[in-house]
Amino acid sequence: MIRINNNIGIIIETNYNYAYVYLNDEIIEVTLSKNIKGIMNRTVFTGDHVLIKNKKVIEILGRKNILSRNKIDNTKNNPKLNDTIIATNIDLALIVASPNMPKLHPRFIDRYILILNKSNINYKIVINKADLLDEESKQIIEEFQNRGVEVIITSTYSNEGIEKLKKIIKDKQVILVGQSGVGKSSLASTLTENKNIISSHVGDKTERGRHTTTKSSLYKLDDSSFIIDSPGIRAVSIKHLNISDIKDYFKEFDEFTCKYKDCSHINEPINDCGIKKALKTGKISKYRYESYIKLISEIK
Ligand SMILES: Nc1nc2c(ncn2[C@@H]2O[C@H](COP(=O)(O)OP(=O)(O)OP(=O)(O)O)[C@@H](O)[C@H]2O)c(=O)[nH]1
Ligand SMILES: [Mg+2]
Ligand SMILES: [Zn+2]
Repeated sequence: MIRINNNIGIIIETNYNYAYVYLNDEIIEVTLSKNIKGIMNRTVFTGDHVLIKNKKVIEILGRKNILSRNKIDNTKNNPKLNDTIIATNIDLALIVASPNMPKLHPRFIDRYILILNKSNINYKIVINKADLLDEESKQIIEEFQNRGVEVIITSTYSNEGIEKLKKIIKDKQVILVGQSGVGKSSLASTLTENKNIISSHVGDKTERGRHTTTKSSLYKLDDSSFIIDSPGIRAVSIKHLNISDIKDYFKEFDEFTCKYKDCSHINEPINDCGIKKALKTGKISKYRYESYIKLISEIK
């Protein structure tokens, strides 16, 4: 739960040498005080809670977590200077996808989940563009639900699921992540009734979004609920993950045992591998096993 009062504000958006901050129900422009080193957009990030004095950031409060596109080597309060940090202090990430335009790619969602798990960030899936649901996408959604992942179906056209989403966001700092063109900015705009949030049309030929949003930005739902709209990412890198990060995501594999404890379930003979046996008897889905191999091969 966020309490912004007196001199504590939340960073909305950063620019080269200034940032916008929510402070006492106002949006103000601030700069960094001299004791906070570095160039503004590489020192404070959207979602940071900061101490303000005379329109200057004099202190960055301890971060709950940092969502980054890449590995962060340093500690939470002193991240490596890079521009791949998406936002900080996230209570919940909503992985936004659409059934079509762009098409629903479950493997894309898997990669987001892996990254969020690595940063210890809770997540739910939002399938926006409910008006475009078809049988294929319904099946994909069901597979996630069967594994215990919560899926919220929304439409910014019909307002389906919007009230439900508002309840989920209540008292949290929530980030919207996902491919370009799925409707993250449209959702941020519908949820906050802020007409100034820019969204754009998905190109008809490529079905790819246009990367309309270029940087993370925070919006207020109410005094204790905030939404961070983030730019669509074309490819989510998982190169910094290790084998156990991948294995953790395939919890249903745990009930089967292999001859060797460090079995990769890939090159070992079927007689030594409980997972391969389970695959053969249909106890593990072919789809999940293939995802597993693909993800493992990518980090090797
Ligand atoms: N059919 C349908 N289209 C929608 C819905 N919500 C948003 N859109 C459309 O989807 C397109 C992309 O929306 P944006 O909100 O810009 O998508 P985004 O995820 O913010 O994209 P980036 O900023 O590029 O990452 C726009 O043309 C919206 O009008 C919906 O519920 N149904
Ligand atoms: Mg956008
Ligand atoms: Zn095995």
